[in-house]
Amino acid sequence: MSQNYSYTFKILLLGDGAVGKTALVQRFVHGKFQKAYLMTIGMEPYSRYETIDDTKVCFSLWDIAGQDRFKAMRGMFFRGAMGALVTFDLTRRQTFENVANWIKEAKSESPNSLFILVGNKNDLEDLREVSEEEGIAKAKELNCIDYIETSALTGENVEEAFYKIGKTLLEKKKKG
Ligand code: G3D
Ligand code: MG
Repeated sequence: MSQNYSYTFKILLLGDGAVGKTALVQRFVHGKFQKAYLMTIGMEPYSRYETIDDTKVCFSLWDIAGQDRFKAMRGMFFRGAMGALVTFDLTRRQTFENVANWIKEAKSESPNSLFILVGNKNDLEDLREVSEEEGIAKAKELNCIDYIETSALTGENVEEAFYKIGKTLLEKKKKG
């Protein structure tokens, strides 16, 4: 079953510490995740197999961890990436200001990569420091395919965020 997929999409989780990258991946793979040896060098790859528009695809999700201690490994993390969820925390403005840096770094290693801008923790409405309008504008400015607000806690829009990037990558593949 899971072996019969047509495409593997390497997708990165990018963003500052504690924005919710690991929580989003955990939510998306809900238990079907595979922990692998790369964990020991500061990143954790997970897989989820899905059917999008009648095509079976493998989401290969790369969640960076402890990036400061593992800087030398970053090239390997970024290399071959096709897309990234560039995540910030809606309750911490500084994490929003940093998204451009994450995109810049990823682009230097994988120039054709697609990016979706993700504002996470939208369940914490009272603590919000970044508006939806600002998120939309930033996504446009940075040429992201979309802007989406998620909550790894409630699960809101988590599937949608991963599917959006999967669907866009699939369309790109099919166009050749
Ligand atoms: P990171 O992988 O980007 O570093 P984590 O971030 O996934 O480890 O999440 C950092 C903290 O934010 C965790 O809290 C986690 O539970 C919390 N978090 C992640 N996503 C959400 C969300 O959507 N809503 C809320 N309210 N919290 C979230 P702790 O306390 O365990 O450090
Ligand atoms: Mg993490």
